Formats: sequence, structure tokens, C-alpha cells
Amino acid sequence: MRLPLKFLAVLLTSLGLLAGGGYAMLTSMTREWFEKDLRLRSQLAVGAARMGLVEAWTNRSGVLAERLTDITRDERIMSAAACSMTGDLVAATDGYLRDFSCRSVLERIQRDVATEIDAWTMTSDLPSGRVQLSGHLVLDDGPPLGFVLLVHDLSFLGRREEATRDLLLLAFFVLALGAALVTLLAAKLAWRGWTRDLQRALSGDAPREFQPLVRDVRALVDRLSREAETRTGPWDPERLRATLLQHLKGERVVILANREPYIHVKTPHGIRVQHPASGLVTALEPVMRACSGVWVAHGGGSADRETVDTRDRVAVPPGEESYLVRRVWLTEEEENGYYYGFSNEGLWPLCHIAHARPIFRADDWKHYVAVNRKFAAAVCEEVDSEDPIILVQDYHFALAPRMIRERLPRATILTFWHIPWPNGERVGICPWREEIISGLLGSSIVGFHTQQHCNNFFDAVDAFMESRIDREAHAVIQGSHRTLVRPYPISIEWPVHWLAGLPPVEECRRSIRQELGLPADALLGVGIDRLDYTKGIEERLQAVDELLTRYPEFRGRFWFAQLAAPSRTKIDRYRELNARVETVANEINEKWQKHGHKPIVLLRSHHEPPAVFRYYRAADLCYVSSLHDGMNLVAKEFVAARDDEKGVLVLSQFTGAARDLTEALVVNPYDFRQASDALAAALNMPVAEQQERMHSMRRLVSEFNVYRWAGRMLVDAAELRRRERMSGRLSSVAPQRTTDGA
Ligand code: ADQ
Repeated sequence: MRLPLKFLAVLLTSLGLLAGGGYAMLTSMTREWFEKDLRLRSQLAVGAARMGLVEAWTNRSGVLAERLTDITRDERIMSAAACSMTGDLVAATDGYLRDFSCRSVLERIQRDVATEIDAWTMTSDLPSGRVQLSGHLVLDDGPPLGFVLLVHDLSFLGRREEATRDLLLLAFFVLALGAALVTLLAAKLAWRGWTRDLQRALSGDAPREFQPLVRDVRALVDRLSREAETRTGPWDPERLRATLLQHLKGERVVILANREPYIHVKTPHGIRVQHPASGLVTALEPVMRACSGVWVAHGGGSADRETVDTRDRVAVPPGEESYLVRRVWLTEEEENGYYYGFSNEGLWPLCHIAHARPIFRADDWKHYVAVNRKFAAAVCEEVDSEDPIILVQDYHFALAPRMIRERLPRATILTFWHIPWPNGERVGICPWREEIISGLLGSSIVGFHTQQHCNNFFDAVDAFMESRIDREAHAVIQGSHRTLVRPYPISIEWPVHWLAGLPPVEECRRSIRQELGLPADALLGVGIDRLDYTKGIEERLQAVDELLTRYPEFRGRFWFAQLAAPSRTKIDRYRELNARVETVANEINEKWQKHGHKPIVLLRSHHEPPAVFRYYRAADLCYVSSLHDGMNLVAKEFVAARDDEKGVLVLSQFTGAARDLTEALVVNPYDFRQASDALAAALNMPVAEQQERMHSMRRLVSEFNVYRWAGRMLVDAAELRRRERMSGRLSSVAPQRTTDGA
């Protein structure tokens, strides 16, 4: 408010000065007007009395003094005298001042050659006040009879001038005040508009006319940050930690995910720690090790309850203890409804185009809502500030972001959807689609693997929600809340720490072939998955069959090892798949057995990460045949495992990974013929070409690793927080918030 006050003072002073100058000018002007007016009145008075004057003058009737007295009835005319043309006094009213004798006046007029008697005036300051003298000829038919001198009272002029000055000053004051108020109001409105525009520009919601500018600025900032990124080198745990410290002031991270990174299970040999087969855990665990904080998850292991403290927490990783896992307990009913039911029989098939019918039960939904609330409450218990950073993971927690936001309005909530987001039409199948989308929009950022998934999400928001979509700024705006929707292609740690203790590739090749009872020179393909119908395991085995059918040279030389970790076995569809995969593997093996060859090695069990990586290293090719997959980290793990730069990746075009790993042999897994051609090409590929392709993919995965994925999300979150804080600051300066609160 200081600026407007100063401005007001300057404005009033300037107007004051202006009023002073104006007053002087106006005084001289009004004086001129009054004098003219006086002269006119005198002429009129003398003109009106002319007949009487002439008669009295020519008849010398002695009433000339009376005629003069008639003239002085005008309140401004004090006295009058009649003079001959030779300067003699002919008659005068009482009180006529002898100072102004006829002769002296005539002499004055005669001295001033340019002035006629009829136009003569003179002002004089007398002790009684200022007076004006004016001369008027008295004409008959012949030469003038004489002239009349009138003495006017000018003291009223002073009074008038005073009144005029007062009025003028008052008018200037009122005018100045009015102008100042109008200016202030305009300035305030402009300031408000400007700050609102600035706020909106900062928060990404710039008015239309500023949008090109904001776009350019954003593009520049993006380019600069990309350049800065290249300058600062590859992303690693150190850099991620530094980013967290620099941009988020070391604030700890709270992750919410259904699956925990370390499961304690009871075995005949005591309690063991297991690493779950989960892409989400594979990606996020290294991030958590780098950042520290709390990972809130369902405690599903048989020994989980025995290993937590009184607050249901356990420090992990074992031996390192760099962060905490907070376990949330679910009843069997809750788990059935929320996890197996709504999440995996409803949302999972809804989001994947893999020909499984989504099943939506009202009871499952009820549990889904209740469990989301339960986890949201646990998250709120784990935060240590009013504006914590919370990473919500996956389709199990679509409602949690809004529930958390309700309790922690200032939280930065980054939600990552690890599976595809389907098109709007498909989303419409879900009876609770509005609730799901609205829940997600409680986030500050919603991340997907690809731009396509983001576009699908925007379409769904457009179809089912009351909101404004700013595709330019990648945001959904609901009232005062803004959610950024961005692609963040997920990845794996680089280098993979599990590789550290593993033997060289040659040794892995030899030992694995030995363990599987295969010849030392056997060609080996691998498939590594959770047993899930979206992974296209049946189609993969069919493609191997097709290979042997169409390329006889590989009969008796090629084997395919499928590691399949049982998953969601409580669900019929998964149990059916388990049975189908076994049947298909048996059928193929039986078919080729007559050639003395059982090409499929089906290992249906969970393998700890070092075992998985040994297979990657031992293989000649890895076939990822997902029918639909958000990203697929197996493809990236295979690349990471091959420090010998050998081996070929055959990759489904329906994975997010196919967009990054273009040096893979990309296939349509439904097309067995094409897939078998790719398998044959992989097995026939010269080592130099293998190395060239692998080299390029390794460079890509090493650079676009999971630290970069997390780093970019956190940097975006920090940027968002900065903007929010700044617009909050501006709001406190701005007189009022706008209706949309932007
Ligand atoms: P997932 O569907 O779990 O992930 P994926 O990305 O391939 O799929 O990750 C699977 C993980 O489990 C890998 O780390 C792999 O090594 C491990 N794994 C597979 N089979 C195993 C076995 N038999 N034994 C032990 N471990 C095994 C979801 C989405 C993906 C997305 C990830 C990450 O479905 O599209 O890439 O999240 O966002």
C-alpha cells in the first residue's frame, strides 16, 4: 500500500501547483471581465439617462445634479460629475471626490493621445478602497455638450476575487481528489489484474493473450533444464539424493504401494526375506534406498507381523536399514474385495486389452473405498510436515490421492499409474469411473508411461468430469486445484546391484545349461514373467512351436526357458492361465519329443533376482510377448544384464518399452509367423549386429534409468511446489483472490 500513498501525494502536489498557476491566470482574466462588465453597465446607465442629461444641460435647468444622482442609483456607481469640454465642473453628486477634478481628468485624457473620452478608464487606490473612473461623452445633435465622469466602487472586485479563489481552490481540491481516487482505483485494478495474470502464468493457467509467451518461456526452461541435465551427467543415487536435497530441501518421501519391497516369510529354515516379482518394486526400491523415507504397504508375508515394531514398522533393506516399511494389515475379506476383486478382477482387465472381461462387484467397490481410506490414513500418520511429498503407486490406490489431499491440503502428491490407461469408451465400462478419475485428480501430478496413456486419461476426464483441460500445459483444472498429467517412462536402476555378485556371462551360460540338462552348445531363449494373461505367455510358446515348424534347423538345437512366478492365484482367470500354460507347454514338448527334443522348459516358481539375472545372462535371446503392458521392465533388465553386449531382445509392440528400445526385434505377439521369423532372425544374428544393437540399448537404459524417472518427477514436483508457494505469496499481496482461486 506504500506505493499508492506516495503516488497520491505526488498527484495532489502536482494538482496544487497546477491550481496555483491556474488561479493567477484566472484572477487576471476575471478582473478583465469585471472591468469590461463595469464599463458596459456605465455606458448603459449614461445612455439611459442621456435624454434627461441633455435636457438639463441645454436648459441649464439646475436639475443636472439630480440626473447624475439617478445614474448613481446603480449600486456599483459611487458618484458622478458632469464636465464641460473645456474641463470645468458643471454639476456633481454629493460626495464626488474632488481629487478627480474635470480639468485634471481632461489633461490626462489629452496626454494619452490614443484614448477617446468615451473609452477612458482609470483605476485608483484610495484609503477607502479601490475605485475606477470612467468617462462618457454626452452627445446631442451637434458637438458634445460635455462628458460625465463616473466613480465606480471596485472593492466588490476584491471580494469577488476572494470568493472565486476559494471556489477555484475547492474545485481543484475536489477535482484532484476525484482524479486521485480514480487513478488509484485504476492502478489497483491493473495491479490486481497483473498479479492475477502473473499468478496464473506461474501456475500455468495464463490468460489466452499470454499463452504464446508462457509457452515460449516453458520451452526455453525445458531446453535449459535438459541442457543442464546433460551437463550434470547421468542420473545415479547420488544425484537423486542431491536433487531431493536441493529442490525439496531434503524432505523425506512417503511411498504408498500395495506391494511391499521386502516380504518376511516363514520357511522350515526360519524367517526369510523375499523380494517380490513386481515391476513396481523393481523400479521403486532403488529410489527409496537413495532417498530414504517410509514405504507404506500391505503386510502380506506370513512372518510380517512378527518382524515389525510396535508402530508396525520395519527398517530395510536388511543389513542396510536405510528406510522404513510401514505395514498395513488387511482382513481376508478386505484383501479379497479390494485386491483380488476390484483391483485385479475389475481395474486390471479394464486397463489391459488382453481379452479378459472386467468384473465389477458393488461389494468389492465398498472394500476398495474402505481400504483406500485405511491406507490414506496410514500415510497421513507417517508424514512429518504439512506439505510432504507422497508418491502414490498404481491402480490399487486410485482414491487415495483425494483422500490424502482432504487431510493434507498442502501435500505434493505424485501418483504413478503403472499399467496402461485405456481409451475413454473403455473407461466408461466401470460403474465408478467418476470416483476413480476424481480420486486421481486429487494428485498434484498423475504420471503414466506414455503420452498415449496421458491422452486417454485426458479423454476420460473430458467425458466424465466437470473440469477444464489445458492440454498445452498438460493439466486438468478443477476449481482452484490443478493436476499435471505427464508421461514418465519408468525404468530400472543402473547398474543393477544384483549383478555385482554374479559370475561372468560365460559361466552363467555354462551353469544354466548344465542345470537344465541341455547340451553345452544349446541355443537358449528366456521368458521371465509373473504368470499373468497380459504377458502373452501362451502366445510366446506358440511362437516357439511355429519357429520349430518353419525353421527345422533349430529342432534339437533350441530350447526356451519360461520362468513364471505364480501370481493372484485366488482369481479363477489366473488359475485357468496356469493350467493353460502348462497344457500348451506339454503339448509342444510332446509334439517335438518324437524328434528327440523337449523345447519348452517351464519353471513355474518365484526366483530371487540373482537367479533371474543368471538366466538373462545365459540366454541367446529374450522374448517379451506381452499382449498389453505399461512398460515391461523384463526387457530393460535383459539389456542391463548383458554387459557382454550379446544376446537379442525380441519385444512385443504392445509394451511401453517398445517405444524406447527400438533396436530390439519388435513383433506383434499375436502373429506367430512374424514372431517365429523374429526368433529365427535373433538366433541367426551375427555377433557384430547383436553387439551394435545391444550397445545402443544399453546406452539408452543406462541414461534413462529409474533415478532419472524419479528425479524428473521430483523436479517437476519441486517446480510445482515453488509455483504454489509463489502464487500463495502473491495472493497475500493481491487484494482479492480470483473466483477460480488461480
Ligand atoms: P509387472 O506387471 O510386474 O509390472 P514388469 O515390468 O515386467 O511387470 O516387471 C516384472 C518384475 O518381476 C521384473 O523385475 C522381473 O524381474 C520380476 N519377475 C518376473 N518374473 C519373475 C519370476 N518368475 N521370479 C522372480 N521375479 C520375477 C507393472 C506393469 C508394467 C510396468 C511395471 C513398472 O504391469 O507394465 O513396467 O509395473 O511400472
